[in-house]
This record gives sequence, C-alpha cells and structure tokens, in this order.
Amino acid sequence: MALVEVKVPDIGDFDEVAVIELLVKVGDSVKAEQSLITVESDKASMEIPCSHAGVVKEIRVKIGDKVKQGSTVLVLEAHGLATDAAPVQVPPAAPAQAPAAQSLTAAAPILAEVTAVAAATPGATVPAHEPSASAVGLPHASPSVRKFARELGVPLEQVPGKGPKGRITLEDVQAFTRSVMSGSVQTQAQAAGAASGQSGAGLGLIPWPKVDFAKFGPIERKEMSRIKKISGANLLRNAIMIPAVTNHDDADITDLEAFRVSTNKENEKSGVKVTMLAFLIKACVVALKKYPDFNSSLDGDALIYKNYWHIGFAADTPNGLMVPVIKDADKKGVLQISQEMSELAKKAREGKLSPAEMSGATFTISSLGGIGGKYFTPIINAPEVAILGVCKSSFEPVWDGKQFVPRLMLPLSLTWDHRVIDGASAARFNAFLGQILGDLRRVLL
Ligand code: CAO
Repeated sequence: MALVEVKVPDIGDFDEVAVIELLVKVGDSVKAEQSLITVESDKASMEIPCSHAGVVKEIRVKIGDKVKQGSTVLVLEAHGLATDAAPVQVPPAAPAQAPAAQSLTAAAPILAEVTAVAAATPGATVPAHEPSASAVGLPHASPSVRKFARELGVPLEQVPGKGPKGRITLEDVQAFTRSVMSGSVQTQAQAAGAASGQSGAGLGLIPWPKVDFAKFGPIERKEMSRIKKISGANLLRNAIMIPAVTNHDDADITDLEAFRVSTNKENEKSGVKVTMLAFLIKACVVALKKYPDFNSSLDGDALIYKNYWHIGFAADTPNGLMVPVIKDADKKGVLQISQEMSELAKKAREGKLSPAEMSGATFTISSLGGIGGKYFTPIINAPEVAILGVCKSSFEPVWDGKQFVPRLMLPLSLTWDHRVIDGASAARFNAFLGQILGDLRRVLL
C-alpha cells in the first residue's frame, strides 16, 4: 500500500477555484475517478475525481478554501501500488455548467420562496443551505444541480431522483420545490416542526390541514375563478403584511337619507339614481383632504402624498370581488359619481372593466349596505393605507340630551395601516366623516 497525494488536475482556464463541497471523509473507501470534492468558479462548478482507488487517510482542504491545479486535495492509501509508485494522472476535471440563466430566472419566483421556508424552519433535520461535509448518503446529483439546490435551500437528500440510476436532475429539484410550495409535499424539517407542534412553513405556522373530506360525505371540487385566485393572493399579502387596525363608528344619516330620497324623486326622469355610496365617496374625499395621511402610500421610509382623490369601491360580481375606481372624485358631483358608479359596477359584473378603470385608487370604500350586517373588518387594498367598510343603516334610539329619538345610523368600519396612521387620527377621521354625513352642508366649508 502506498500513500498518494491526490492533487487538483488541470482545471482549464480557471486560476483559482473555491471548494464548495467535500464528497468524502477520512476512512472512506473510494474508487478511481470517484468525485472527491466540488469546486466552483464564478462561471461553473466541477467535481475533482480521484486518481486511484483506496482509503482516504487525510483531507487537506476544507469548504471555502481556494485551490488551483496541483493543490493537494487529500492523502490516499492507494490499493495495488508499491510504496514508491508515482501517482497516476487523472483526467482533467469536467466542468458542469451551472443551470442556464434562463431556466433559473424562470424558476426563481417560486424557488426563492422555498429558500425562505426552509431557512426559517427551526430545528431542521437537514441543513437547508450548507452542504453536507460528509459523503455518507450524499444524493446522486451533478455539481450544477447540487449548486442549484444549495442556492435555493432545497434539501437535496429529500428530492426523489428521476434521472438515470436515480440521479437527481434540475427538473427534479424544481418539481420538488413546486410540491413544497403547493403544500402537497413537506420537507422533513417542516414535518418535524409540525410534529413537535413548534412550527411549520415560513411564517412559523403549522402546515395547512389536509383533510380527506370525502371520508365524511359527498364532495365536489371546483376550480376558483381567475379573479378569485388573483384577488386572494393580494388579500393574503395585504392581510399578512399590513399591521392593520379597524375602528368602528356610526354616522347619523337621517337627514342625508331624506335628502337622497327626495333627490331621487326629483330626478326620477333623468334615470340616474343617487346612492348612499355616492354621498360616502364625496364625504370621504373631504375627510381625506383634511387628513391627508389617509390618502398616502408608504415608500420605504417615506410617505407619498397624492394630490388627487381617486376612490375605489368594492363591487360584488359573479366571478368575485372587483374594485373599479372613480377618478378625481373631488371634481365630480354626487349625481355624476352615482352615474359613473352604476356604469362601472355594471361593467364589473359583465367582466368588462379595463385595467385602467381598476387602477390608481388612493382610498377604497367597501359597502355591504345593500346587503346587511353591522360592522366588519375590510382588508386594506395596498399600496393604499386605509379602507372604509360600510354596513346597512338602521333606525336606532339615540339620546338627544332630553330623550331617545329614532335616528338612522350608518355603521362605519375604518381599517388603517398602523405604520402610517395612529388610533387617534383614525378616531378623528371617523368622527369627522360622521359629522359630514350628519350634515352635508359641511362639505361646503
Ligand atoms: N344602508 C341601507 N341601505 C343601503 C345602504 C346602506 N348603507 N347602501 C345601499 N342601500 C340600499 C340602496 O339604497 C338600495 O336600496 P333600493 O333598491 O331600495 O334603492 C339597495 O340597498 C341596493 O343598493 P346597491 O347595493 O345596489 O347600491 P350601492 O350603491 O349601495 O352599491 C355596489 C353598489 C356596486 C357597491 C354594490 O352593488 C356591491 O357590489 N356591494 C358589495 C360590495 C362588497 O362585496 N364588499 C365586500 C368586500 S370584502 O369582501
């Protein structure tokens, strides 16, 4: 038996390359041409093969070391060599190109999130980022695939290989990532977290319950509409990312409703019906002008104040929620707003709204007044910072200082972004809005 120093062979144009993986450990039996380490330049990664069969006696490199042609990788007790035998030349290392930029780009939006999921999972049984320092049980994959998985935090050990002889391909890594993202597969770390009741995916939540509903009764599966899928993703982001608080209040609209009814009687022939929502839009513009924070948007550490008042309103459609926008509501009268609203709501229900008709809102109103309910907690339509929820008005006994009198009260629910607005401002905004709705002559002030 001879001790042989296995050195880095000709690695082409590269001067120095970094060791990113150790594929064997001391005591391992290795075959000739078996990969020993993976090195990486800024352009490619490659595996350095062994010059002989034998047993690893000493490893002379560690992860992060820079090596070049001639650097000693390890010392091997080589089989079948006399003690003074010269080391056998090994073929040049074969570069394994990193995945094409195009495929990385295409996969990045989904895959980048998996990194976050894996990285944020405490108590992971498999390191999410660091390559294993041992060759024991090392997954069968090319350096480029290993690199790809490492960059994304994908635990390669858990990826089923569908390539020749079970080799893990780039597509396998992508498919695994998609499965984790869709929830159909859990990483071991996620499963361990869930089992211990500690944590699950990226937010530290336990995984979504998977129930076989058919076990309990007949079921039918229906794909959600495109609009529901899109709005769902937006709602989820806004619900999670905005520290939102909701203030509830009531506005006395007894006189306003009487005015609305008489206006509609007078305008019967015009065909334009004035709705409470149109008055609300007008009143909100006045409140937004008085409290401009509510008409702003966050931009990093700054606030963007908009000197235009475009008011979105939630419209219920057969395909899901849509938010058409009344542009420049400050420059329009209640009749014009009512007319535009009815046209936009009709278009929304027919699925004919253009993107322009749904963009640019600075504040949104979600009215369930025509349906019912008391109060609710609407979700802010980012990048707006507040939204007003309105429910069905009803007559209530209100103390006027001497007696209870029946007044038509409108429930208001204002949700606001606590990063931008504080509770006192929100209470003032609601109180002011109530005053305007209580006496619309204030709009003239
Ligand atoms: N209190 C009492 N009655 C009200 C009211 C209120 N706050 N708001 C409206 N009404 C009445 C109207 O006066 C009308 O009565 P009449 O038919 O007797 O005149 C009736 O309710 C229906 O009004 P409407 O809903 O057609 O009209 P609108 O202007 O109030 O609303 C629109 C229009 C498009 C906002 C509404 O049709 C809609 O889609 N609302 C649902 C919004 C939604 O889904 N929000 C939730 C988002 S979060 O998931």
